[in-house]
Amino acid sequence: MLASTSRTAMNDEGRHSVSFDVHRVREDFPILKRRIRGRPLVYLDSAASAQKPKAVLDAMQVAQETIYANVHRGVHTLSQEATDAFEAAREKLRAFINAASADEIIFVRGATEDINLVAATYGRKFLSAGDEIILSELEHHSNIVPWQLLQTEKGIVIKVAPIDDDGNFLLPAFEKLLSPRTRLVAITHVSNALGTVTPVRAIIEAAHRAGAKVLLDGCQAVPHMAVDMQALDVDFYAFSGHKMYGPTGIGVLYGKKELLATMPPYQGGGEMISTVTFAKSTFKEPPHRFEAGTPAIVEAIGLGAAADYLTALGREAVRAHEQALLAYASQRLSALPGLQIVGRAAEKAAIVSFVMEGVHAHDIGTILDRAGIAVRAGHHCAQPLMERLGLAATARASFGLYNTMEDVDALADALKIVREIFA
Ligand code: C6P
Repeated sequence: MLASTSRTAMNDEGRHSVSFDVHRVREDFPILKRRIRGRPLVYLDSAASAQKPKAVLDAMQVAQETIYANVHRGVHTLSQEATDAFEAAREKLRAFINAASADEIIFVRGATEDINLVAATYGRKFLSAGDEIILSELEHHSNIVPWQLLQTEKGIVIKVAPIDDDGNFLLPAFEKLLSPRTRLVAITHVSNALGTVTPVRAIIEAAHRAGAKVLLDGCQAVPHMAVDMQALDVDFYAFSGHKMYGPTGIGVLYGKKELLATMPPYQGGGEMISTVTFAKSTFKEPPHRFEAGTPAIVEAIGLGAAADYLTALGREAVRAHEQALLAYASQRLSALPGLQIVGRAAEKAAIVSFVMEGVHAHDIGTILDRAGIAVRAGHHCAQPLMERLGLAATARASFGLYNTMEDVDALADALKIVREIFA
C-alpha cells in the first residue's frame, strides 16, 4: 500500500510548496464519519455529487440565521445584506474561474440548465436550418438532448467528433468536421464516464479559426483542476455547484460579456426586467436578464464558500493528490483478474470506469455497498458513449479530494470478493 497521509505540491501560482494532508482534510467533511452497513464509508461517487465540507454547511446556516431575506428587492437592511452576500458569491465565482467580469457569471440550477439556457437563447436566436454544431462521443445527455430539441425546432445539423477505443478525443478527426457552416462546438472538458480530459485549448483555437463559438461542459473539470476563462478564451463554460463540494440547486454559466449582451432572455418573470407594461417589457443587462425569479440565494452563498474552500486548499495540491489516487487505483484495479478498466486516455481526471467479466455492473455496485463502498453503476447518462464502446454499463469509481490510498485498497479488496462470488 502507498503512503497517503501527506504530500507536497506546488501551489496554483507555482511559487512554493503546499502540503496536502488528506486525513486532516477529511475532518472537514462530517459525513465521512458515517458507517454504512457497519463498515466505514468509502465514498467513491463524487462525480455524481461530491460531499460538503463544514465551511459550506456553516456558510449556508449562518446566512439563514443572520442575513436571510430576498435579494435585489428590498430597501430594508436584511435584504441589502442578503444582496451583498449573494453578489459577493458571484464575485467569488468570477475569481475562481478567472472570468473578466462578475457580469459574466450567471447563477442557474446546474450544468443541465446552463446548456439548456444556451440552446434556448443563443441557439434559437443565432442558429438556423442547415447550421452545424459539433458534439463529441463523450458527451453526457445534458450536452446532447438540448441540442436535439433545437434540431427538431430549427433543423440544425448535429455532427459528432469521435474518440478512440481508449477514450482519447481525436483532434484531427474533429478538425475535419469543422466547416463554414459550423456555428457552435459543444464539448465536455472532462468525461464523466471515462475521466478523459479533452484537449480544450486546441479545440477552442480550431473552432475559433473556423468562426464557431465554443461551449465547454466543465462539470467534471472544475472539481479536479483550475480553470481560467480568460486564458482559455472559451465562449461559454457550464458547471454545477454540487460536484465542486457546494450545494445542489446552484451552478454557473459563464458567458463572454459581449455574447451574453446579444442573447434574449431565457425565462420571463421578476428581477430580469427593466420595465413591464401590458404592451411590452424591456429587460435588464446580463447576468440579471437570465436570472428570472427568486434565485437560490443561500445556495449561491454556499457555492461561494466552496470556491473559497478549494482555493484555500490549493488547486494544484488537490490535483496532485487526485492524480496520485488515479495512478494507484489504475495500477491496483488493472492487476485484478477478469477486470477491465474502460477508458485509458493519455490525460485523465480521477475517474476509473471498469467492467468485470461475467458480472453486471449493478451487481458490482450492490456488493461493494455491502462493504460500505459507494460507486456508481450504469450508463452514467452517456448512452451514446456506452454504445460506441459496445457496453451496456460500467461500474465507476470517482475520486474526490478527501479520498485516500486506503480507500483504493478497500475498493480493490472488495472487488476481489466480487470476483470470488461470481467465479
Ligand atoms: N453527471 C454523473 O454521475 P447536473 O445534473 O445538471 O448537475 O449535471 C449534469 C452533467 C452534465 N455534464 C457532465 C459531464 C456531468 O457529469 C453531469 C452530471 C453525474 O456523472 C450525474 S448524471
